Amino acid sequence: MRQMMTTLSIAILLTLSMNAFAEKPTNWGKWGTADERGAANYIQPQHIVAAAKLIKTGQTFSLAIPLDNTGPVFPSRIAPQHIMVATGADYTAGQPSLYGTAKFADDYIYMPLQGSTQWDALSHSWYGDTLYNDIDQSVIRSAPAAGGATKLGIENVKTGFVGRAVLIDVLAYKGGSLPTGYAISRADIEATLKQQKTKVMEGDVVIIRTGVVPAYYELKDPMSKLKFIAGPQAGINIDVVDWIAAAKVAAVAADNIALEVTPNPQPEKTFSVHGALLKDLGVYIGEIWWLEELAAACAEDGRYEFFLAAQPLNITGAVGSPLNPIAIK
Ligand code: UVW
Repeated sequence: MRQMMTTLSIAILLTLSMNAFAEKPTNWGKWGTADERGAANYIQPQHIVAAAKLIKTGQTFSLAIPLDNTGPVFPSRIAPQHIMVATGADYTAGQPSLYGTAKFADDYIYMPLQGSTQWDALSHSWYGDTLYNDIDQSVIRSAPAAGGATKLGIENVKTGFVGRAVLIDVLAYKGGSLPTGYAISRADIEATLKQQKTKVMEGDVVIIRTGVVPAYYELKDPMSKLKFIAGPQAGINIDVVDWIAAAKVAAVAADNIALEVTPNPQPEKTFSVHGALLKDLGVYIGEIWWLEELAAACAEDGRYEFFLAAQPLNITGAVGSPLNPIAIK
């Protein structure tokens, strides 16, 4: 008995010390030391050809919220501002046309690139002094004079995120609501996939449904919206990172503000998922996506895999990009 206890104690100690020194998963160097595309490299032409076969009905779904000033934005940012500089009302008020009978309306948009449905580039968030693939943080400079992210900008993936995607409807799996600030665990992800009978494959874009963005739109008065955005929100916990690394996916997106749970149940880990995905793994993060109609269609036909076209804008040196992802069933 005594010997058994000693063996057990040694085994426990060994496990604890192995965990303490466990290597964090990393993709640095996997696609070369000069690589700036990270896990987007997982998507190869054969994956896209195979994904095209997932198109069965031609039903299309926009996974973007309306790009206007009514959507959810992280409290440190402003909402997109749409500015009209030439309108029909101008002509009605007597503005002459500069081009004979031809008339024009013109508009501008001023917005944080993280202020609507978006991708985070690999240059968007990190810890320490280096970014993905050991690239020094000083490569990100003030734009436009010095070019923004002179490495790891979003333009590196201007053809990216076209291919197979999978919806992981954690919200439905949990019965249609998640507790405020719920930390979605690896076990939740795996159990949801099992219930959906869905497999995740190398090069996929994984999309996780939390219900946070629709809950924001349910609120009517501006103060409740502000409180909601500044408050705790459901998102993935740090233990999902190992699963993401093992699954070899290109990107992970969600219908919440920061993909990860905020604040983290362990305060020192707040925004640690950003560093682990963008810096360690080169996995892109999608936020503020809209999944309601797609989720309903997936529940109806039982197919949670589909073709996705979710390329960012080709913005030179940007650390993120708004987009209008299209899912096709
Ligand atoms: C947050 O909302 C902080 O996430 P991101 O900066 O990636 O938009």
